[in-house]
Amino acid sequence: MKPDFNLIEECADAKNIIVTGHIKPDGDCIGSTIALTLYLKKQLPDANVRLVIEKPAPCFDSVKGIDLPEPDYAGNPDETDVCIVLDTVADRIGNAERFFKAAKKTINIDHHISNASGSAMLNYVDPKASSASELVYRIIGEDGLDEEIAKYIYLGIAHDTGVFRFNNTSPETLRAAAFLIGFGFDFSDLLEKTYYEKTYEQAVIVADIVRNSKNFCDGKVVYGSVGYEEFCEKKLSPNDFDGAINELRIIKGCECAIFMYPMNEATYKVSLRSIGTVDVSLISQSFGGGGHMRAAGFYLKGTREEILDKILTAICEQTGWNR
Ligand SMILES: [Mn+2]
Repeated sequence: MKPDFNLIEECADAKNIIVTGHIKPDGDCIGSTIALTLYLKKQLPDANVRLVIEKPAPCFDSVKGIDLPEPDYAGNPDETDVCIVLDTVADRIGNAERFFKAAKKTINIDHHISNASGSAMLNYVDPKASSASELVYRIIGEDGLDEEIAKYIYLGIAHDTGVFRFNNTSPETLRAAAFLIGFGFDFSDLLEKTYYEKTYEQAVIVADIVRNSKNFCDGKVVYGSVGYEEFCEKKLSPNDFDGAINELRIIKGCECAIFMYPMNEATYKVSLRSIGTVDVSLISQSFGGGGHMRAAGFYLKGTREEILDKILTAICEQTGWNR
């Protein structure tokens, strides 16, 4: 499915274009926004195209040839002609919201089923696409690519497909990946540094989360968490938990993994992963979050016990499982 509008035509008269994505940018958000920014700069040399996203996790800085922007929210929002939001609904873009709200034209490019109808004036949402980066690939087309753009699109697709192993990987995804690596960038190093590598401290934290995890529903649900006291004592940051949810999900018999860590004393960030028997997108939406059928997340106020109780109730209601 191609978009029903031509992105370059829609931006042709724009002086100021803002490209943005969700808070806590992940690989897909980083890859899709940087790739689209580079492409627009190339196609519209007279326009002022700016990428406005939060500072990505340190792992993305460690890759040779990856240039990450410093967060820059300066400028008069009223001068924004076009604001393009990638990989999210438009209300999860943090400080970039002031550009979105003031922009004369807004465009939303996303693959989240929880954002199926889009949240801008022009929308290109395909929940069947592996990633926002794959949508950017379709928009740009093979002729519009160069090595730099290809690298960022590849980064995004690889991250959102769990390096091509989740079931959102389609023949089209792999054909795109095949074409992209033809540009010759070091994809192996890119994945090693941004997807797999952990510091020793991060590896120990994830190991502790798995060691302290609990089973419910005959092992079909595995739950792990980090409490507020531990979070503060060890001076942890969200980046330290990268991959924790997947370590829980791959435990044999686990059909749905729950992971939570504190945003502050009263609120937790919850991640859910499923093998497909639980639609975690529905559960996430019932708590005000979003996501996909097999991967979703949301924020919830309460103690860990209270939040876990609510999630387990929702899972059991949906599946008929017993705790
Ligand atoms: Mn994504």
